[in-house]
Amino acid sequence: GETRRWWKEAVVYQVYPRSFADSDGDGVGDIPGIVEKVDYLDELGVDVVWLTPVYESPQADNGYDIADYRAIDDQFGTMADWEALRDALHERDIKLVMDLVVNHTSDEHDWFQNACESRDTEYRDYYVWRDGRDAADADAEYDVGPDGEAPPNDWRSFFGGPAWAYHEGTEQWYLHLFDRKQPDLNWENPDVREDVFDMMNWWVQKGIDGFRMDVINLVSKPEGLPGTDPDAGVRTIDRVANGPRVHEFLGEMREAVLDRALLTVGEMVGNPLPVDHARRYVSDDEDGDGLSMLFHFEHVLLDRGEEVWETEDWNLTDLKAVFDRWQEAFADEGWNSLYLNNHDQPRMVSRFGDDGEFRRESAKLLGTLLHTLRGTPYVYQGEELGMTNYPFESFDDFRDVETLNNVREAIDAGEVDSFDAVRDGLRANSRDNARTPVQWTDDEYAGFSESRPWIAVNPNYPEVNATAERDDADSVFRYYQRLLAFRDENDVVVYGDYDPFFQDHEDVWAYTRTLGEERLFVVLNFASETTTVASPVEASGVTLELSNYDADDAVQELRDGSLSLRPWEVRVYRC
Ligand code: ISL
Repeated sequence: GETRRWWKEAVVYQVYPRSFADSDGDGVGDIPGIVEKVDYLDELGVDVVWLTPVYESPQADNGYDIADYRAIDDQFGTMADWEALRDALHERDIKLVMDLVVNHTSDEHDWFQNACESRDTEYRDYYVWRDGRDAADADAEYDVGPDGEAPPNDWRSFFGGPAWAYHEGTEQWYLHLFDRKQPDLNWENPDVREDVFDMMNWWVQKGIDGFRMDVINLVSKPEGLPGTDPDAGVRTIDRVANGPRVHEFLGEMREAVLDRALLTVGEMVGNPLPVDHARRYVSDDEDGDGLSMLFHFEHVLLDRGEEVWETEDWNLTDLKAVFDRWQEAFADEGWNSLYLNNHDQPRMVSRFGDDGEFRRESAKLLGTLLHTLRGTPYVYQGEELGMTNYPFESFDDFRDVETLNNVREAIDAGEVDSFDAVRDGLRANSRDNARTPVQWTDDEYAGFSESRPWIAVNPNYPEVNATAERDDADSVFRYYQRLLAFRDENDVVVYGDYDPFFQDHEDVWAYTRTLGEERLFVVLNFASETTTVASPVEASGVTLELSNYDADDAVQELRDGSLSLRPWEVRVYRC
């Protein structure tokens, strides 16, 4: 039978501290601000908080560039503040998961500072250094070094431009898959791995309950660092994701640090994520990596082009197909994580729902989906309020290094004429959509801070805010409370089998969850019109457990075998 684990039964709430709550009025969220909101999280009913990076950092990538893994950044508070947060959560039976960012450090980390001193210092080999190539061997496009020297290979940074930066002092190039202030660690060096595992154990000793592992499937680079192969469609990400030694490295980590009492979730970039790798990441077998679960990107790349401002249309059948495939992949072994947005993604209600007329209905529908599929749901801050994308007007509105670097790079290279040409795409895609301050009240700055926040507040805060949501029995917040409680009370939601219907239907998603004698039937209308479908399930004893509409006729409709679903209506039946 199914192995029971606390983290399968849990709901995780992601806090992005910079944008959550500002206690000291400097416009940037902080740890004491989170402590003030712990009762709010408890009221919502969450089981786990995943805290994105609060470590000492120059904040080139909002903390994903760590200068000291064992210290808290002044902007966010002190280690004592962090300990107070840990205790406040634990007192309410809420667990704490920390972000583990070990594909790279900040260039201001002591290791990198030492590595830059000369080619043979103690920590030189903690990073990936190479000589440049002759300009003649490289595309003109990459010809950016001194004396026309080209970078070691043609890899591109996720944030635009080459993935290599030239270091004048030692006349070599270092690898940075992200910003040039985020040099990649050299995991081939066993000392790097030992130091990372020691650091992880240090945090486990401090009483944390798990790790969210940033781009963990990038740590093993391919031997010889081969360039891309555009003719064969091999991009940088295809070269560097799920590298040759990744399972060996994670196996060592499992041995040195991990056990099944921790919630571990690996962020696995690249698309598609091969299922054989996925299974191995979460497998309990001897050669498995023993992670609890992973984040893949297949559903959040459906509507994305190659560049950060490029969009594609998505449709429900493709979205369902992705989820169906992953429900199936982990049906017997392994476990899914369930998310529709996070700090790197636009707001789910703007993207997969309708953030206009049916904002509330569609926010509730999407929430129901996340909380009734098989896996562990991740709620991103503000999702429970139905927060939406931000109406970006000018380039100055953006703060995100991914957005800024990629666009500047493309404009410099002449690939894009001006900001205007990419504005609509950035509005849809930019990570900053998720990073505007949480809207607590209808006061100035949405009650997030006493002073102007580091990034603008969404202008819809007078209407969309936590105070209004808590005062309204029909709100997204109140509905999320019911969803979380429903999951707590019903094992079938956690452990039941998933069986989909209508896989080709363009507007309706429907499935059952079955555990022994218990069965739930979930049906969701992804359309702003009424959609009628014949019921795919036989039902006599029926109750309606959850819905985002007053659904007096719902039970009779299921008995009669014909369902008339209003715009963005969702129903969860027990039958
Ligand atoms: O997928 C993305 C959204 O467009 C990428 O921007 C994102 O950089 C990638 O998914 C990796 O994300 C993680 O590592 C980055 C950091 O900037 C992200 O915030 C983090 O979640 C580098 O540490």
